[in-house]
Amino acid sequence: MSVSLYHYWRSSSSWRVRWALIHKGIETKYVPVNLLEGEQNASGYKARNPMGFVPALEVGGRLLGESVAILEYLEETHPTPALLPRDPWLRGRARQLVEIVNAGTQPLQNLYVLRTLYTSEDERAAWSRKVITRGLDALEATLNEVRTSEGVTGPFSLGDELSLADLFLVPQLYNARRFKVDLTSYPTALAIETAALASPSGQASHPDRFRPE
Ligand SMILES: N[C@@H](CCC(=O)N[C@@H](CS)C(=O)NCC(=O)O)C(=O)O
Repeated sequence: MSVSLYHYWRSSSSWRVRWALIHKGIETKYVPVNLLEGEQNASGYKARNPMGFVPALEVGGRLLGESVAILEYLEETHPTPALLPRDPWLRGRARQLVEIVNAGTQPLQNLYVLRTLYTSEDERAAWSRKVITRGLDALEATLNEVRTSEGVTGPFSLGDELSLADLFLVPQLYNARRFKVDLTSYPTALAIETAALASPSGQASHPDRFRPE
């Protein structure tokens, strides 16, 4: 069945899904949607994702929006390599780390919100830094808690295997750098980022690989 991903090279939500598709070895056609030119709001694209967001996944002519829904679908249809830990508690932790980014951080700093709230780039950046810092504080505390109290060891968020937690953390750190967030308080998150970015799928899905010519 043919698989296409509607995405934008620099979108953190798109990167999460590109990463999973590549990690799971799913052959995919990547279709760019230029957010800066407003292509996400054109009626043709909104028929694909009514929220006017990337990413959207097309599978055999059917369309699915929302990165978490897409990633859960990919995990169920392509269970190996797994992106959720086997242990039920750690699966819960993975979903908690995912939602800190997906519900608690990124929606507050997406283009739609920034353009609605502020007209100046400086104000947009200051707001983004505030909400990203709040999210990263929670991520760092949770990553440290699972290490100190729950026996998690290994280079990635939840152990020796890459998981959805990493696929949300690393693109959020990429956003943080775009908005010049001070990252010195997040040594655990930064060490995980280094390990995750060194993985073949981390490299192959990176925004730089999808940057338009
Ligand atoms: N909850 C959505 C968020 C998607 C989202 O915010 N996408 C951003 C790019 S990272 C977007 O398309 N923004 C366009 C806009 O705000 O106009 C998901 O996880 O798929």
